[in-house]
Amino acid sequence: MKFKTVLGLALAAAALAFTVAAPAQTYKSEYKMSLVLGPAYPWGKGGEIWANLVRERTQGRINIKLYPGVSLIQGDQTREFSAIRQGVIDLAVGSTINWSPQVKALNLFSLPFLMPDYAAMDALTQGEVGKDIFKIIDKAGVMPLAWGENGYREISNSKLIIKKPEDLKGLKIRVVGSPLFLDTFTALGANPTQMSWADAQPALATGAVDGQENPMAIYTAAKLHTMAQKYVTMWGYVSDPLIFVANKDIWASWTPADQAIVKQAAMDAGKQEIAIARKGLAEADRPLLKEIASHGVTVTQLSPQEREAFVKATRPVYEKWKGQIGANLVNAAEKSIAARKK
Ligand code: X2X
Repeated sequence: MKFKTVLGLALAAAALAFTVAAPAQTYKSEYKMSLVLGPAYPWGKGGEIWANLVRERTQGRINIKLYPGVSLIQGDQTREFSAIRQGVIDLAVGSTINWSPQVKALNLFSLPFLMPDYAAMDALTQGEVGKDIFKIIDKAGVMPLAWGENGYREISNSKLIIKKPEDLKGLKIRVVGSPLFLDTFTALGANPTQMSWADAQPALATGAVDGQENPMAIYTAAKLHTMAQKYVTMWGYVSDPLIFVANKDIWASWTPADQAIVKQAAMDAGKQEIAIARKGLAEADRPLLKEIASHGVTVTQLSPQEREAFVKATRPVYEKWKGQIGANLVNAAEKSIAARKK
């Protein structure tokens, strides 16, 4: 045989041996992670920490790239859950609000005034209710891995100090495209208008809308005080958790050892992200609010009586949605919150 032929056979044999020895799993060179907000925000930071931990702990076998601005779905944040299920998105850190049009149970966290404090939120996400919700997400076709947090959504506007429901009358408030929010703000006498976060910022800047609701970490990082949002009221009416998830086919393509790494990394990143999201707000003197006030923003705290008026005005919305979410789940949540350690 000629040398060239021998070499050719040897190479073919080596290639065959390699094929046989290779694991059944085929890994992609890069996995796409969807996020609404990038690493300048606690949300995106959480995604970045997750991606970095996975890359380190798998020695680069699993390499994740961040796609903030929900750019894989052209910014249409309420389509994210379907896109994960369908495989347009491999991994995501997403808000329960954005996924609630597809997963009804996730509206739980948007029930007005369900969770009075961080301990109440933890009682849900870290307890039995959290486990039930993960089962529901799993059944809906997405692999749930860990909890994070966007945070308590406080209301801001360009017009006036909000202290009572009547103050909201006729105010044009941007809300996420999730029906429960329309009900809440309509019940308060406001004029809610649904739009994506990408569209919200120009709408605030030009005065097309008067106000919005989002966690103060987002208010600060997005510099909403430069978009005429001069009045903030700390009413703590809802708080949206974030959930770290994977597409199921992608998940199944990884070895059990790599699955364990990805899940543990999500839990570690989620824990860190929650601490970042609460920074400046969980401390007794809430230093973040002082920083916001230093930009000329009026930050209003409600007395328990003032807050109660908002609770009362939104109670019919709570009752209506309790039925839609599932009375059993809402009852279990109320019980967990009543039993929480403060
Ligand atoms: O759109 C919003 O308000 C945001 C960024 O908080 C969410 O994606 C839920």
